[in-house]
Amino acid sequence: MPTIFQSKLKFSLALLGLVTITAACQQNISTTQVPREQTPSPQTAQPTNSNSATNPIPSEKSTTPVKFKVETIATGLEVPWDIEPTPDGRIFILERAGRIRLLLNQQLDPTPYPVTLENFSSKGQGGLMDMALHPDYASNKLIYLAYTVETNGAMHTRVSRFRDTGTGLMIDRQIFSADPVDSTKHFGSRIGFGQDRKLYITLGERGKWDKAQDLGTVNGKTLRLQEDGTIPADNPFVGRAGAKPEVFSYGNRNTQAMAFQPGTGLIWQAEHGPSGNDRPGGGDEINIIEAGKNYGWPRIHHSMTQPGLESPLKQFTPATAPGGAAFYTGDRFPQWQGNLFVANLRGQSLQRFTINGRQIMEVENLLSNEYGRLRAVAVVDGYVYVSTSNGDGYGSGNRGADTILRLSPQ
Ligand SMILES: [Ca+2]
Repeated sequence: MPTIFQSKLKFSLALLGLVTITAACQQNISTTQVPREQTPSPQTAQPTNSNSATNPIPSEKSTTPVKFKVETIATGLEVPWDIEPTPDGRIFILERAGRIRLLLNQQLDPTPYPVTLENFSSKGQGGLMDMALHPDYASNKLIYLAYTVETNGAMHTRVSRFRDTGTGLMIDRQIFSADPVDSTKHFGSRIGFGQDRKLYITLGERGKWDKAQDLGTVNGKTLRLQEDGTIPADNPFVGRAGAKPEVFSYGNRNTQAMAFQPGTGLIWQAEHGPSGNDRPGGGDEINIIEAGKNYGWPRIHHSMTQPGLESPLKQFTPATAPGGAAFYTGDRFPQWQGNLFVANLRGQSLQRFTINGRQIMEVENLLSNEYGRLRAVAVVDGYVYVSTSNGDGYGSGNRGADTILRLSPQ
């Protein structure tokens, strides 16, 4: 495994660094959300916990920005939600409309990679969302897809397992299906295998706020499953009356970005804060997700704290709208080793976070307002791949407006 980037704290520069970071973020995010000052006061002011947004962000002296070039690798795509490399050098691109595309030697295959998604629907914010390779994909060729389906007019997330034949995906079995809800938004639907070889699934609260706090539903949660869809015996709510045993964390509004930290195995997520309709706008969060913890929604949001609830490591107001995340590993950008990248939709930027242990040290905004809305980010062979999301309902809505970009050293 790659070594994790180690930053040294320089406390004398901490305050200056914080001011610099705040100013940089505000310059590079063009939105009109409710400013931070207008967010409600915490219901209770208590000592903060380990996952707190209220600690000042220590920073080291600013390093020289890394020079890179941006190449457009593929065009004509329809809202690409995921970029997934395989060990044999292919890259799968998932289009929200329900197509899997294949990128080989930087060439996009014009013919979609065959797959059948039963009862598939891409209404509202739904569609084909995410792909995860089984940890033993190289030998068993198993691939997991998260997508939305419609049952009796109600939408829900499904995760199914497929076998990659080399010429298409063949259904193996259904792994998970959420309860249908009369809503077409907040599906979450990022999936991935943790260092513990368990499958993690993010699910939004479907716009029904209180579901996020209800352990009897899967909405507004992170779930943890065995590779075959059964429940791990050591899940935090196994055996608790009225609780769904697949729940791993709760109080998550709508998480569309998840990445597993190399080395530590920690689960980092970025989730969408309130839209302005359901609470003051902004408050997009970065959290480390751990067993049984309550990440607050809708009881707390933005920088609010309350005993027993986790406040975010960092929150962004105005909204950045995080769409995807990945940790950097590889040889092409040694300065970025171990950094966390988050692609932002509304924020129209690729954020690079330097991390020390569980702390975010520095934030740099890349690609700001150059390519529009950004959704998926992946690190492949040391390059950073990013997808745009300009053709979605919050952008132009033009089908085929989206591209895959690749950052490489200059
Ligand atoms: Ca939260």
